[in-house]
Amino acid sequence: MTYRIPLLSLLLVIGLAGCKQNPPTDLTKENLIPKPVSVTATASAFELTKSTGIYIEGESAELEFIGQYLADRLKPSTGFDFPVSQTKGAPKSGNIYLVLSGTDAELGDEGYEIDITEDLLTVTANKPAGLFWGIQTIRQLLPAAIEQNAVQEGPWFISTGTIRDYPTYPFRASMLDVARHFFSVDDVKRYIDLISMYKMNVLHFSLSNDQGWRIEIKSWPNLATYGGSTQVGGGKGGYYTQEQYKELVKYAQDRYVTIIPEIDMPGHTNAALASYPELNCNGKAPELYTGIKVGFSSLCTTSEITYKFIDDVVREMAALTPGPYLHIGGDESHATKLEHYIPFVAKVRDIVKSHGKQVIGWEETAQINMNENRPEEGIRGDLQDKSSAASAIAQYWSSTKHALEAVDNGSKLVMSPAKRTYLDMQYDSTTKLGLHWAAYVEVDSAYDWNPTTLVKGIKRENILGVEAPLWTETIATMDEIEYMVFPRIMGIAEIAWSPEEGRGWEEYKVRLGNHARRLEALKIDYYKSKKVPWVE
Ligand code: TNX
Repeated sequence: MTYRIPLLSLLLVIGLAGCKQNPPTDLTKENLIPKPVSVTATASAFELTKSTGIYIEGESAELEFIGQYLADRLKPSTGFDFPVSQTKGAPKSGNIYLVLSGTDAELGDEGYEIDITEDLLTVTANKPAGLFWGIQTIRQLLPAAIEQNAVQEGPWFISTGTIRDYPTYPFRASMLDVARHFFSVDDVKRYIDLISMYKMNVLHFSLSNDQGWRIEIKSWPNLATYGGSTQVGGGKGGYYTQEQYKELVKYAQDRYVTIIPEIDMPGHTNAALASYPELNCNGKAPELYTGIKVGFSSLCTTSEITYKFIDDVVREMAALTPGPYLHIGGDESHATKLEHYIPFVAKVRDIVKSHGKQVIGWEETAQINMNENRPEEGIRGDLQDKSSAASAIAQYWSSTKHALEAVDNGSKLVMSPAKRTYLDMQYDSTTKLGLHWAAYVEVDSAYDWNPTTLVKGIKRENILGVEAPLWTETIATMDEIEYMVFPRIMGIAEIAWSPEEGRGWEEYKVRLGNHARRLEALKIDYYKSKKVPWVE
């Protein structure tokens, strides 16, 4: 009897004799996070070689930048050059081809299709963002060693087939608190790199709090120079100059990440109150604060100067912000009476709108029923009018009541339930960093929930997206950030991006476990949960 061996298999066997790895040939077996909408396999492989180039269709500085971004990701570990060039029509065999097509409605603004044959790796999208997210997928289709910073042996195969993918939610965020502890420009850039790897497109940047004011405001300079001069536990704190901030905005934009600055008010304002006595109702500036209590500070909501201050800060922040949103905080304002809080929030919304930005506030800002009408004190009981609140986005973190008020107002919600998405919550009782007031949040708990079923009365159409906040009262270094954020953020990124149907912890944990070597190659100091079957 004679056996006929298909030519390709024969060539692969001969070609690979002596190599450590066989080429993968089943695209459906790849452990992608977030999981794509659809994957079909065609049982062969494409190889990156020293002669692979990156071709962009047509003339576009933006596509060239994306091509170069991909080249920069692939160069250090492969040692290949990956020259980026323009083309008209598909390039010759062995290359990568990035194309904007604009005709595939299902893919929307952020979706992409990757077609891999033995000859060509093509990424198609309607918009540049789609190509960028497609590139994040390509990184994960290559061996983990692709993420190393020094030349590795290879070979660099990718299984053939087609991936079609697009996000469930348009808002996929993480929050970084740089107020409780200050983090350098380079740390924030790394944070942006890490979240964008999992197709998150929003960095909610918490820039002010009781312990520190972290952004230069030219019209109120003491905010940064004095209000930014310490942090939790003491120490020197810090702040970003407007030039540094612009650099971060640009860095994020280049990765299709929108920065949403948060200036928290009327509470969480001790650093501002300490910097300017006139912001206090009693005209006296408190000391700077380096503890971790919340709910004790408030701007003076009944004085004119407070609104002048807010108008100046919002004007400067709006000018620094190309994105559509400004976050006004509004959480835990326990030192502000509700009848002052509600009109304050309405006024601040108007200020933000007057500077051309859309308002986001924590869930408390959805309250409109203050049941008070004391015109002699300037308090109007007619603020039950929903129109001011309706256009604002509310960020759910713990109160079903406030979340339902937001829905009733007609607001959209960002879902960041503390029990599931707070990255400062300890994994379990042995975790050294973090807090546990909401819950211990193990890796399975952060993954195993659905935004659409979490709170009765909040439906898919009410939800703009999902956010994982990292508060930093107990977190002082980039290593500590990474330990708390990874791997939980990967699961939350998947919840925000991937279809709800077919998601499940048992299947996800296997995919996650297969990311161990990739995380190590990226030098991410992650928490090795025992619940995950890590493959090292
Ligand atoms: C609650 S949740 C806060 C923050 C704290 C955090 C600590 C919310 C909107 N505010 O001020 O840092 O808990 O987990």
